[in-house]
Amino acid sequence: MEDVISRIPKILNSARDTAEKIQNASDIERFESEFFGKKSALSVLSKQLKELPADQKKEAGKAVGALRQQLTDLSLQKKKELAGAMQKQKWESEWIDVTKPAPANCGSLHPISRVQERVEEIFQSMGFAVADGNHIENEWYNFDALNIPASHPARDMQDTFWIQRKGDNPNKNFVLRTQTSDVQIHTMQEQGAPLRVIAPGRVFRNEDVDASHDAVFYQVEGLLVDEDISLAHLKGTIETMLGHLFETDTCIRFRPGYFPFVEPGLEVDFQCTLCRGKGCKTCKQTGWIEFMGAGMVHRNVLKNAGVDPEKFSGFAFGFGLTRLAMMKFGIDDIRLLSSQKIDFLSQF
Ligand code: FA5
Repeated sequence: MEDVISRIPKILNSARDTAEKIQNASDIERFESEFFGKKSALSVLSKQLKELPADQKKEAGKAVGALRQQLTDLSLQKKKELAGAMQKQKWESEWIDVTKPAPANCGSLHPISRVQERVEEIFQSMGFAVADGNHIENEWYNFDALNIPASHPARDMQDTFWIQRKGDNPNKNFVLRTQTSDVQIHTMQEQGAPLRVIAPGRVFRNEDVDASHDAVFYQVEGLLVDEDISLAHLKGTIETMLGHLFETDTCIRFRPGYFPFVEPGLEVDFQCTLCRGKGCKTCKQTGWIEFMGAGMVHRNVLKNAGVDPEKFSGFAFGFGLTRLAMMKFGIDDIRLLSSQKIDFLSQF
């Protein structure tokens, strides 16, 4: 019996040392086979118990039973610790901070806004102020004051969205402005002459939409009124602006054009910046890009806005900002600009 009982502390110490080193499930398996397996010290002790005389069996059996229990407890304790550690590791690896803002793609400026900002900077450096306008406009500002009375055939040049509000005087119609030229009248009325202003903004035309025409697009109006102003000033101003925008020398040409609010009226083209006038797909092999309408402000317009045409003259122009953005960034379909497609927009 002494032989059996005296070996118990050594077995227990060895089990405790081994248990200390347990790190994972296979260590547990090894522990169990070492201390509970067929060849384990416990198994040997159990066999020896059977051979003891009956009067010693009880005491020795109790000691071996206690050893079995302690080894079982050790094993259970280690399993529990291991399960806890694994659970903790799982929680830590799967932990998410629900208060953290979702990862988002950084936005960027719309290509029209980018060109608009640059155009504004360039004109501001030449002393022009930047004015805003109304999207819903009184018929008088959009047409009459610009020398386009109701009976004038030029009213049909721009397909118009008319607005008639309930209870409005039927003789006073409103429109979604068809051009930014309405700002010419507002600024001259408000500020008088001399004056230098540009007015970028959205305009609306009841037109069929295709790759180069939209029903809602952006224009930039320009107006300079002072003493002794001529078309030479217009030419210099526009060439300077385009040169800065395209970062290369740019030349323009005038062709006769008709707009009731300017006299003489002009169509202005600039030499294609891609082929330098040789002819390419972008300029349809002509070497020139149609850019804008312009001219010397009609004396009737100056009078309508309260400016003395005997003392002051001025030039005005209006170009398509949307088409300029297309040209600058090589965009071949105007509809992409209002498509809100992330794939398209994230290129800018
Ligand atoms: C005008 O709107 C005149 N107000 C311009 C002007 C101002 C002339 C001051 C004289 C003095 P026009 O209709 O041509 O003109 O339009 C000017 C520019 O707007 C065009 O050159 C073109 O670039 C752009 N544009 C016209 N229609 C569309 C459209 N449907 N979609 C996109 N851009 C257009």
